[in-house]
Amino acid sequence: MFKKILIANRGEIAVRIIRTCKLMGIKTVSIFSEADKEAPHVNMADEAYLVGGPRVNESYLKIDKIIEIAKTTGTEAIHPGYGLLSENSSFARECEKVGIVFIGPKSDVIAKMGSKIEARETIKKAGVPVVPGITHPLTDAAEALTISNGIGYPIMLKASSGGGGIGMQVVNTPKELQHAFVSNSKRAENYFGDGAMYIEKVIQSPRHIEIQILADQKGNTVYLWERECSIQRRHQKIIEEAPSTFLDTETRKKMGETAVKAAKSIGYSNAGTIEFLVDNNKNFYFLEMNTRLQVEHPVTEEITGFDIVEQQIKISAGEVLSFQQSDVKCNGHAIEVRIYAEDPKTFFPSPGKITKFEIPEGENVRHELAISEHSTVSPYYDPMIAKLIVKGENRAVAISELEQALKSYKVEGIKTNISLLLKVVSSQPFIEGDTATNFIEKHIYSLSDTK
Ligand code: MV4
Repeated sequence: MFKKILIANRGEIAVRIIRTCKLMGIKTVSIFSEADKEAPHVNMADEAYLVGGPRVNESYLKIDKIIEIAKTTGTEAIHPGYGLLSENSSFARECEKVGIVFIGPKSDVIAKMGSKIEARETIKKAGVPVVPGITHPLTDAAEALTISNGIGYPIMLKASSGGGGIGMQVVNTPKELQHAFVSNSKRAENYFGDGAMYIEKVIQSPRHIEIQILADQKGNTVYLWERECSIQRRHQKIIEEAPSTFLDTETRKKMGETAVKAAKSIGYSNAGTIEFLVDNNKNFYFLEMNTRLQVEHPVTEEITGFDIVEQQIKISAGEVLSFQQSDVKCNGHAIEVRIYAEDPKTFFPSPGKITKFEIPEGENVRHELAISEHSTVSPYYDPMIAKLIVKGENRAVAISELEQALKSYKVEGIKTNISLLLKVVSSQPFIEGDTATNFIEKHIYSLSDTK
């Protein structure tokens, strides 16, 4: 086992990873920016090093400096967390080159899944259903027009390097296509340096259901059930739960086995997530693969009892999985909500100093955070300040626990989305499990007095 791991991240996820390292008796090295000198991930680690300025490209994205710190501290492995460098294949490749273990899959697998078009093509070849559409990059609007006529409108235009809904648009008529193609391609070029586009059929009011997998370096691969993340706002997930209310035993098994097949076909190792869109008839289609630990991993940990970070570290150290598919059981129901420092009326980020912070304690309540009373939420980073995870013996119990917890969650000094979350979780459609993906647009604006 590794003696020392560097965590190339910040905030709640860095704290989360350090916690598991401590449990495993592994020494930790943190890195930080000038804005994070007082941050919990800095205080908690055995060693911590300043990388640079507050902006991520001056600090948390500085590949050379991070590798330099890893080398001089005698670090054996780097955990990238999520976001930042976690799906950067060049970073993983640099680690491989200098003999530091990147805790994740191999760099070529990251690169392959990072291109949405290549991922679709590869996964389709493995016999996994993908959303109907094309599997080659489009570079001009004329070709897009011909293809869309073949698929039939409405079509979904997406950027190959896209994420977070950037470069993605529903197009209803051929007349709109030219403009939509050019503007989204340009946008993707600006954001990702890659304007390649592809086209899919539109799946109407789909569910977003993702399968967590774990694969060791020998190819033993299991799925840890699913998470349903259908409640999103502007492609930002806000509520995730496990298991899904929508799947029956048979569909769940089919999706899990399909995810394992997809992972094996690309030589995947470590923790990963296969995202599917699921339509009303329970047909499921591969959407994309996330080659990292995900924000919402705690709900899976709560229902299965596995520590996913511990599993990642063991896999990276070359251990084989110590359990099989039949050992993976689901217990109860877990729900996670993401608490954002944002104005509930305008949805703009609301950085600043926290003057009061009181959080509900309880046996079935878990917090993932890196803030406290008197800490400051920096404008330089993601405005997600905390995750609240509750567990219950069933969904109804979990919802009631969540309502109680949200009602007694006190944050002052900054604005948060807690009121919006409370509205969602106490709404009739949510309680009934009617969480198809247009949820926020369909239900919340009508429920909201903060429109
Ligand atoms: C789609 C879709 C319908 N049809 N693709 C992909 C990224 C995610 N943030 C939104 N995505 C969607 N892709 C096709 N072909 C609908 C969505 C979508 C969505 C999907 C899952 C959960 C919530 C969603 C909210 C808006 C749009």
